[in-house]
Amino acid sequence: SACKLMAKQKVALECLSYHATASNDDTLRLTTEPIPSAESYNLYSFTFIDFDLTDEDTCRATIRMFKQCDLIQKFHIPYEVFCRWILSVKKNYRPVKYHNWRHALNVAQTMFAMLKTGKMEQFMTDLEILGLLVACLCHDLDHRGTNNAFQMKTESPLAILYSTSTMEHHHFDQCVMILNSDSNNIFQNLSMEDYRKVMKVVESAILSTDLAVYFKKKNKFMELIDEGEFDWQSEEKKELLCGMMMTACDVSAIAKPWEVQHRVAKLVADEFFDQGDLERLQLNQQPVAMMDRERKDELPQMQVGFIDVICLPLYKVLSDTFPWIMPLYEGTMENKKHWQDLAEKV
Ligand code: 5BB
Ligand code: ZN
Repeated sequence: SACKLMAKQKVALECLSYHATASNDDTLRLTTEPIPSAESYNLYSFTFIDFDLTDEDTCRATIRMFKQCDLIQKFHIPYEVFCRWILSVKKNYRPVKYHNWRHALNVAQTMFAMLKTGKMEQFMTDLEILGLLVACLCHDLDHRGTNNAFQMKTESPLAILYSTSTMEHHHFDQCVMILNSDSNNIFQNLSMEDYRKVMKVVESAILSTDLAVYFKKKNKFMELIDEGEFDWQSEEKKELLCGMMMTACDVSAIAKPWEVQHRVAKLVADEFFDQGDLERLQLNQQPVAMMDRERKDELPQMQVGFIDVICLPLYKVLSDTFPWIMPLYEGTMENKKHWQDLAEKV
């Protein structure tokens, strides 16, 4: 429709000023540098921490994960294109407090650990592993630090373009936009059929990071697990499993050692509070508790709720089926105790 076309143009214009492909200098530097071992970055662990990594190291750690899965060789990805793609993805994250490049890297690393240490790679094809890692790195591209409800309330061009899963559709669009330039197209040597397949995995995985989508799909997933007859090869069920894995990775800061979880929760809260401030200022609205910095004392109680309602049920059902990912469940249980202690002090 005319309205959507206008919205699309607005989004495109907004993004023009922001979008950038990586420079040849940066790309050349990354291609010629040695890549440290997976162990040196602690990539196989569920307690990976990015705090002490330089920006260059975050790129090298990303390259290392793809190398450990042998994806560069298997899919004939030209190394220079691969390095430029990583730098371009990084560049298309905004410097918001939580939904930035560091979050994307952490989500991808948890996916890597689930596949390797969690021994879930045996249920996936190489193409699915490629799609999942790409989806993790791209799943919050161009996030503005505001959620879907905010896009709706402010009638942003994005909300006019996509009425449901607004931001997630945009993240996928950005992912496609980067891949569409030849010098960034890591899928350039795939057959037409593999290209179509991997893009389907990426799209479905990114769209399933909308919490609303998760709530819609989780009952179906849990029923299937309860029935105990999970056919991992069926396309529909595989898609469901990949969606659950994406959510498990997206919220995995909740399972990190307490000091890390505490620090990340503060970043999440700060980003929420910034949106709350915008709602007061732009919309003259009272923000919900989660986004109201006047109510930051309620944060520990909210984290307990988040853990009980979303994280623990998901990690429970996943680790019942894939026991090697139990550290995600145990770490979350540990953090629940800490948040409960803090909640009682208020
Ligand atoms: C989450 C769903 N939302 C629509 C309403 C609020 N809830 S919540 O009560 O479970 C909640 C979650 C309340 C406060 C929270 O953070 C306060 C700092 C959180 C929370 N969300 N806490 C976290 O540590 C993290 Br991580 C998150 C995830 C934030 C991004 C949301 C994207 C969802 C991806 C599946
Ligand atoms: Zn995310």
